[in-house]
Amino acid sequence: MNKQEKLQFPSGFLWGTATSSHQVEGNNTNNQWWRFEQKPGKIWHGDRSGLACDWWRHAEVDFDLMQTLGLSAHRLSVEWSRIEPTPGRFDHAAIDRYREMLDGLRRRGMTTMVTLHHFTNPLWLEDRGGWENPEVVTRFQHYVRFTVNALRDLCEMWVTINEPLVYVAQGWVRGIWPPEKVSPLGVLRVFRHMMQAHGVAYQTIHACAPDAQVGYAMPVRVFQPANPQRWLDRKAAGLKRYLAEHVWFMAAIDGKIRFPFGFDDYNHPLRESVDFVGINFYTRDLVRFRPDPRLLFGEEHFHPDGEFSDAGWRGVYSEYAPQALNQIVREVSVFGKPIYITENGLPDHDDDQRPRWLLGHLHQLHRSMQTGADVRGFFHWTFTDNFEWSEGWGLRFGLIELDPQTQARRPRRSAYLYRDIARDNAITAALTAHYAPELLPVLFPA
Ligand code: IFM
Repeated sequence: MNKQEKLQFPSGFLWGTATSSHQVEGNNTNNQWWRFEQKPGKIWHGDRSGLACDWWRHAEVDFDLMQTLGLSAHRLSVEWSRIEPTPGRFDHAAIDRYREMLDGLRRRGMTTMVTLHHFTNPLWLEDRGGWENPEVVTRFQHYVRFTVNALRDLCEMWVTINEPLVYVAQGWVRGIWPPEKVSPLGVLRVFRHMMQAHGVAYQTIHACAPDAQVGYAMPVRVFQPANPQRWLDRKAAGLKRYLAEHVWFMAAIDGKIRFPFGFDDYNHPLRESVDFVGINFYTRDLVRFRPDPRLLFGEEHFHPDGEFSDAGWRGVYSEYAPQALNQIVREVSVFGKPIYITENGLPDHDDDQRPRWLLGHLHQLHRSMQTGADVRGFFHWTFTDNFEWSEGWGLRFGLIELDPQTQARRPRRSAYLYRDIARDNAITAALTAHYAPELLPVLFPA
């Protein structure tokens, strides 16, 4: 093996991390997730977001650490319930704090990406029917206009909505996140309103900031039939891919919101409404047919011989399948848009898997780029351990370990690996030998 070999990334490639407001800011008392957390039995171990990572007061502690590690970008979300705490009343103090945070990132040499909706809604919106109520589209537009006008000099890249599919699936298919419904009609309503809101937000952002780059972050899983010989498994996996990926991606390209039985809905603002595609990738799924519409006729499970992250046994996370990232990136490339990996990571409390998983995924990403995929950046989920929704503090995704009680931080070994990759803009054989020698033959075959 030639120790000089390296997997070089293009100049200007962004090496960042990603967070969301509710998961890091602390004391986000005015949204539906805070209210949900107070109900007994909803969050694993009865955890609450509480002070989270205390970013509302002290995000700069982590920004300093990012700078020390030499990261070149950060993706954060702004909290609608802080910016518009009651309908039509915008809070300038909240916007000032976001300005301070974005400015702080830029002064530390980082490119900023801002997400406008990441699962949380103001209570006033939720109590009027939230994303089921058609008025949400106009409400979202007002909030987006105010926010983008106020922050446009500090951010060029905007994600309108994070993981709309996850939001719908958890809230209206599985019914385990607020508003805890199992409602096929609700699914269709929310799907429609989220796509419309994305289209309107795209136009609004461009009207406020013509040079902005706008996209949305899609949770992409690679659904494969559990038994490829079984017709029903193949159909169930195909249906999931169609519903989970195709209808969402295509809507933002051709403006058609695809409903069952051909009841399609054309929406002009939605046409050509992405400047980049954001991919959140964590795992692949095997799909076994089940005659249960709540499961969309397919039960998802992991490969019996797969390697799993923490809590793989809970069916939550994740199977090590980095080649699926390569596959997805190549498939998404057909849309001809730049791609950002807006999230990728794993829960791994003791950090015994993360270095290898990180290298394995970046290797596959590099391979996809070698075949022509236009990938511009990678945002690791996440920087500091944070509040992981229904899993509370039980899952630790951070490069930096956090004790939520004391707010003490300790960089994990992976943080130094990521620092070295960002510094070299490359994965070297020496780095691989140091952090995950077992991957040397895979990344640098003789
Ligand atoms: O923490 C979440 C994030 O909010 C959305 N994408 C997946 C992450 C890990 O589960």
